Amino acid sequence: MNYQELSKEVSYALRHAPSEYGLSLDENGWVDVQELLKALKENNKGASIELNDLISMIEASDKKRHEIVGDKIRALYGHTIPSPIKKEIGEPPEYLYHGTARRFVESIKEKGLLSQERQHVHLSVDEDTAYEVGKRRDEKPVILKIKAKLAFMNGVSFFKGNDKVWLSNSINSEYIEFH
Ligand code: HQG
Repeated sequence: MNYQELSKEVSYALRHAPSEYGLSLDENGWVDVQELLKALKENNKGASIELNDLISMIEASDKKRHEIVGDKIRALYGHTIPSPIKKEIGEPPEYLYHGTARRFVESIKEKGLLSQERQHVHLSVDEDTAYEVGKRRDEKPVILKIKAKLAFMNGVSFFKGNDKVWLSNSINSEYIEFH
């Protein structure tokens, strides 16, 4: 079993296109594991994918993208579906980081960090993680330092994604250090 391919498909189903799989997420993003397994099987010409494969997929992943609790599974971040996933508001650390491409910096200075296609802005707990995020878009990514606690105190909502990823609403450039 190629867990990386499976993880991509599960992310696609749980972040972006549940209806293509005949699934609907509840307000917190959960679906029934058995329903997901059935949908994956149908989409993979009957290939047998079991609960253990999903567990191994999560364990083998470089990032904690999904979680299984009881008989349900959900994506922890990254959603683009139109109906908002409810997340629990959390108080962020003093600073968070955002890795981005050099070509986006001027626009971020002007408009702040926007969630773009996704439901939230994605932030990293450390510079190394932010660097890897930015590397997806630029060989020399720019790391922005976000005054997260201050933004939170001033009313910006933050939500925990996993141990490395925080989510937030738009962040005005007054809370961003660009050097
Ligand atoms: C940029 C991956 C211009 C922003 C990663 C980013 C992450 C602006 C892009 C997760 C802007 C959106 C999310 C503005 C923001 N003007 N550009 N005003 N505001 N941007 O993919 O943070 O592997 O939606 O800098 O590791 O790159 O999929 O967000 O470059 O955790 O699990 O607009 O996705 O995780 O891109 O990545 P994205 P992201 P997975």
